[in-house]
Amino acid sequence: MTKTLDVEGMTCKHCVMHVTQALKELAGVTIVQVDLATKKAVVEGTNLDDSAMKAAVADAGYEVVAIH
Ligand SMILES: [Cu+2]
Repeated sequence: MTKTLDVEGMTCKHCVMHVTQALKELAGVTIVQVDLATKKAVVEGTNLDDSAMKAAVADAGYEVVAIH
């Protein structure tokens, strides 16, 4: 499955790295593609948990405002 997260608070490549790393550490996640310009994180994997992804991004210092 693939989910797209709208992420607020990213301002540079380092933010992208932090968000990418936070999401990659979650169970079931296989691919994470974060785009700074569109503020979107595309996550591929199995059994992706919305609240776990939100929490991981929040722990990294950013905010998930929507999940599609
Ligand atoms: Cu940054």
